[in-house]
Amino acid sequence: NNDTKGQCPFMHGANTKVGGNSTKNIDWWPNQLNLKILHQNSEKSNPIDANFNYAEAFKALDLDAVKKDIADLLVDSKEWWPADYGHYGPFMIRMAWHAAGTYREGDGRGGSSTGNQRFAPLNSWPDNANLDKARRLLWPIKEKYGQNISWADLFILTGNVALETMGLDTFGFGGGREDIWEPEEDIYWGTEKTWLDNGRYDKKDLMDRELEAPLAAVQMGLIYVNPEGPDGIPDPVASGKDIRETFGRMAMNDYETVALTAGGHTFGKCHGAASDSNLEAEPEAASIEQMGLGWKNNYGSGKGTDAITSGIEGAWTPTPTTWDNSYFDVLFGYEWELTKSPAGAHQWTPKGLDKAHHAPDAGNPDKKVGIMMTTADMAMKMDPEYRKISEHFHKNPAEFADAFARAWFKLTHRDMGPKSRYLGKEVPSEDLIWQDPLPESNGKSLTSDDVDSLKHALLNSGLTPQELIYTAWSSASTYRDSDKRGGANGARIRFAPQKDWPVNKPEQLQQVLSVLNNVQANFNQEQSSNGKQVSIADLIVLGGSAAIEQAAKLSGVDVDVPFSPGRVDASDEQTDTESFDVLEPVADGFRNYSKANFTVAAEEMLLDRAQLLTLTAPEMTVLVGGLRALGITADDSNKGVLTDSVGTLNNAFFRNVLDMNTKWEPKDAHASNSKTEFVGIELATGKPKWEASRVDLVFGSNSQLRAISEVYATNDANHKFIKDFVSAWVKVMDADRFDLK
Ligand code: HEB
Repeated sequence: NNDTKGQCPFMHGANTKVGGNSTKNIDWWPNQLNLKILHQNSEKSNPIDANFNYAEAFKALDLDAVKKDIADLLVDSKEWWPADYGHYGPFMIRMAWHAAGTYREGDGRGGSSTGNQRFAPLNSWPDNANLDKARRLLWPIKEKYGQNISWADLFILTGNVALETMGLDTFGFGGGREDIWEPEEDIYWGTEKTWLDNGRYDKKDLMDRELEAPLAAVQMGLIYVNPEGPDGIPDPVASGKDIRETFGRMAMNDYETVALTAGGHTFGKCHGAASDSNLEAEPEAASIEQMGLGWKNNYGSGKGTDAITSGIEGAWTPTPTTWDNSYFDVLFGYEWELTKSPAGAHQWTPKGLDKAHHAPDAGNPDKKVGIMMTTADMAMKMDPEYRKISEHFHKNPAEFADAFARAWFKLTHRDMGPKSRYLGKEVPSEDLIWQDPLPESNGKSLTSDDVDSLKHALLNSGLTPQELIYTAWSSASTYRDSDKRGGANGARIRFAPQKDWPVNKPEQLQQVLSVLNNVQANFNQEQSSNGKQVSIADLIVLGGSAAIEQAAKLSGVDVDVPFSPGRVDASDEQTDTESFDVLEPVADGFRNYSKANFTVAAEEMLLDRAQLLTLTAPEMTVLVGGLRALGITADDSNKGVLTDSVGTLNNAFFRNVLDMNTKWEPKDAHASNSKTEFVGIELATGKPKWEASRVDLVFGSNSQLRAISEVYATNDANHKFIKDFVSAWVKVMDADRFDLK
């Protein structure tokens, strides 16, 4: 018998574990560029039919019926994970809040819109402990309604139903979150190798230190702050500082932060019946018969009043399944002293708690127990700014309810993009400034003759092709798919802060805009009889596209750059100036721009931007090569313009970056990752011929990008190059045209 006893059978030739089996490229060369972030969620990982339309499916849903089923489920306690107080509402609110609360405005990543809580690392973050049960409890709803409601929408809808059934009037609900089917590769969650490490602040001083950007949680594995206090130190004022920083990075101000925290903790309880040494592994590491659940609890019954989640124990209010003002009543009604939970966690206990202010026992309505606050809750009273707001809410319950409802709506819809993307009958009609609202278009669309005559006007306006292309790129490339903000629609490039960003060449931009204003005025006047109008937003894009057609002609190729009119111009009042600061590209490899010398390599920042623009690796490559050939650079140098025919759309960049007749030398420092500028020396003459950045040379040095560059550099490739460039260009120009999708 040649059965291999416990040995690897011969056919075991594939790398079937992410880390195990053979050594990977990532082990040998951990600093290689991760092009995988551009290849996520292909049809190969997604089981849904390619022609499936989620918006249509959602519209077919009977939302009231789903909500009724959720409401019934919330009070149908299951033996395998009993509901505290017989109501899963608070538990579900925490799940929805943690789904949305990973959002950070810095790069727009995280948030509620993908259903990523189903996957690692989020499904196994310590802060998400036991939320695996909350999601699992919802399976019957998902099973019943199938693809008509995504998990991502179901999480948030369930949060809303929970709030409504416990007495809060919510502000509304918009569907439209489409699920992903594998963990995200692109989101940077920090470098720590252990959970809840204290490594992400630059200093130890709790009141004077900087949190690493763009992270919006103070420790690995948390949604926001450590409930016991910064670094586990129970200092409410210092906790207030942490909360302000992290909620600020989620785009919440003090008013919204107090409303959210106090409102959230009006419901439910903390779980810390015993030490977390009773817990087994988190879902991603749990043994197979746990069937995807984690944190198996060996204390007592392992559930209900024996549950262990945060390690803190107790309810905040006497009425944990009712919306009321009791959070502030008890917060201000008592002096609180620092104590420890049964699990040994810091928490705060009221002195001399009145009988009426005791909470019911989570498992037995006839039994009464004390209440508690976390250190983070104490910040709502001890931080001077939070205190003012808390006192105000305490005296104005109706305002508190409205503030909470609005902040909850923002929290759970912040990363969905413009309101036009929201689905369903519960979408609130009020426009909210954080939605970056756009005016309605007047419905009179431009004909192809109009477009042709506008193209003609733009090309004969005196503006150079570079000016037109540069401005179109500046306008459209702010788009980020992470939270679907930015982009060309609205033409917010006319306003601060965009108009003043150095990367947008402010002086040139003003010149371009004033010419476009004339083109617009002429057109609108000619058309005044039939009411047709062209927006500046459309003219910006059309100018770039017309100039590209012209540049392709210089290369002997007649190409049509598809143009979809219909963009509108936002007004100043529809623009929250400050909120656009986070969209500033501090580096844009497509324009060879870097605002400063960053520790992150320029090619990594190119990749980051390409990912936010939803570009594939070939699309990113062809865009860089084409923009260089067209002479589109931020500082008007010849950096990266590896062509003798600047302004002609051809594949010269690729031919030259791969050319072995050039030798490249760094111009600056010699430590390998601080080399940022290079000279290309012509071997035959020994003379400098080209200048380039890391973003240019990476297309020759990185083996995968070189392979793609080779495709565009061959003698037979010019047509393909132009065709691919045009379609990648149009993809960026139309990235925010949700009306076309
Ligand atoms: Fe919260 C819970 C913390 C915010 C809602 N919180 C909880 C807990 C803790 C916490 C620790 C407990 C868990 C267990 O189970 O154990 N939070 C916290 C913090 C913060 C918060 C630190 C910041 C400041 N929350 C929040 C918000 C919200 C919430 C914002 C909403 C809106 N929470 C909540 C709820 C709960 C909690 C509802 C309950 C759950 C149950 O009951 O299960």
